[in-house]
Amino acid sequence: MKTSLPSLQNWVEAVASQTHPDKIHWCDGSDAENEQLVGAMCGTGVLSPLNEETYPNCYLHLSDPSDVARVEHLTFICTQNNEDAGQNNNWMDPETAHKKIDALFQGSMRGRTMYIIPYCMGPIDSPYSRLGVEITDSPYVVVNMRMMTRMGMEALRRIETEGTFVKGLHSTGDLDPNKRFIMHFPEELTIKSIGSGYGGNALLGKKCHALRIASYQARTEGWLAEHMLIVGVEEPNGNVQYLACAFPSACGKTNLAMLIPPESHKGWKIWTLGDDIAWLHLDDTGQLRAINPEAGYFGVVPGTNEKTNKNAFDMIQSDTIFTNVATTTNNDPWWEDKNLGAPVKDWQGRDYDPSSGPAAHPNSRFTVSAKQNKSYSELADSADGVPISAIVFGGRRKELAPLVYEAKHWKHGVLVGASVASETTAAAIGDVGVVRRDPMAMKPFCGYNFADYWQHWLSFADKSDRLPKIFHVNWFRQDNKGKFLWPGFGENLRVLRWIMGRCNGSANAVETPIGYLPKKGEIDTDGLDVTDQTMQELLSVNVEQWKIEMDSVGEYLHSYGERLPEDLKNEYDELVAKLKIAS
Ligand code: TSX
Ligand code: MN
Repeated sequence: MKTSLPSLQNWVEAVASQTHPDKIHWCDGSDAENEQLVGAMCGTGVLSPLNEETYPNCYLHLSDPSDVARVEHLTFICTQNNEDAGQNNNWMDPETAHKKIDALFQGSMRGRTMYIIPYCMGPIDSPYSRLGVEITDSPYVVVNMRMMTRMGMEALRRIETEGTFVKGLHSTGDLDPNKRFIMHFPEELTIKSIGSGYGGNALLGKKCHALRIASYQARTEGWLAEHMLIVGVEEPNGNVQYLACAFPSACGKTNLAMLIPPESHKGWKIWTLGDDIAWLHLDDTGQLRAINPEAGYFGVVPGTNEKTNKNAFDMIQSDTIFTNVATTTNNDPWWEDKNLGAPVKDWQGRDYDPSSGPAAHPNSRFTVSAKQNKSYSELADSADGVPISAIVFGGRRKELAPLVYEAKHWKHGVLVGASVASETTAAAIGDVGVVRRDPMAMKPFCGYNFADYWQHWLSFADKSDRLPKIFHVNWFRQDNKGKFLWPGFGENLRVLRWIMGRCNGSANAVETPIGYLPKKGEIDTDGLDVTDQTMQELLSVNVEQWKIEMDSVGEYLHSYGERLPEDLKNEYDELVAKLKIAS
């Protein structure tokens, strides 16, 4: 008996009799336990130590080459009613799903140790936090979950007090892609994942719990679980405003979360609260507050260098697990655009051969504790979270979307979020440069019907009269030669400044059919190599292009049929009418 909570004890016993592990280990989250697991994995080759002088306490994990990313086509939302999952999800009826996946779990842990991982998503003492227990046969999952969540004894104590927790069952299985499933049962607060050892499929606290299950829970409880970074921006006078920003993949969320102010902005400071997930609650004054349910970063490695993200680059110099990167002769980790050293072994452990593709897998990852980030905000551990001034949506669009604009009001902002789209990059498999709809950057992560999700977002308009303002940004506009018009990276602070100015009433805007844009000269370009003409291009609305965009948005929204909220249709119709008048 390792817990006083019968529902947990019974579940553990039921899983053990199903999966037949050799041993059962209850994780306490201690340093000693971690060292023991890391040592054992180094013995079996699951981890290899990297150079102890240059990368102290860093390890390399190479996954199965067929198991390097999330698998959306094998990810299911299993609700009683098909419609509740929506066309944005794959659906299977719960009974069929349990039967199918339970058959795969039968005896799946034979010869292995079953680990029980109690974890807390969010600060251990926060009323906004939620509990979970992951059962897994992967020690790699245990050591990753230890960095990504508050894992161990303290979490178990709170689970025993509250009695409610998300059940996550994971087994690596035999990695056969035909026997791989990631199944969510939001009505049962249950996740079952088999056949993959990869992060998003196996670290169940992250996408499975903190987004898919939590978004479903949040709807019934009146809050929001979102795919957002949380960042504090401090002015030289010490005032800090907090922003929550949702971008599709390959837009540089982690880079924005850890932005370093440029030389021109002495006295400004960026505080990182989170780089991937935000849980947003209204407090009893109507202020929206955010916590980051995670405690670490599971970030894309390639492209990380001293120019793109110096904080991340420095952060992963020690106490980091690298998954699917290359290595140098020196046994340092290596990746594309590291701008240091050269690869000798690729991400599959083969001698590096440029003709067989990139040395590091494009989706290779670092796992690291958030506390190693130099811009880490102590408020990431605050039970009350931080007050959010602005919600910022974004996308990668070479044309159309201006550098920044502000929604006219909350419900218009929901339309802006629902219309988010981004161009695909070479970082993911499939076509490159194609515009994909990714509402609120939640396409792969919303645990229920998007139409109901938009209704839930809209409902906040009636719950508070001091909601954050909503914005949209685009760092990726190009000229007709393919040159980026905006320098991006640290210089994005200039755009954040305008957003903050709008929130405190000090910045000016002009009204356009799509929303408020910065008035000429309102974005400080001092010392930037950006001409007035370029700024004008970045901050203009091409009505004809927007009409075509809105046709596509309309087609997309209406594909949700009957459940599409009336208020969203009204916002859409109003915007289309404004574009018509403007042309
Ligand atoms: O992360 C990015 N951000 C946000 C930074 C806080 N990236 C990288 C995207 C891949 C994950 C960007 N790339 C950004 C950006 O703002 N902007 C661009 C496009 C760009 C690339 C290079 C330059 C300018 C813009 N300039 C030179 O190479 C000199
Ligand atoms: Mn993400």
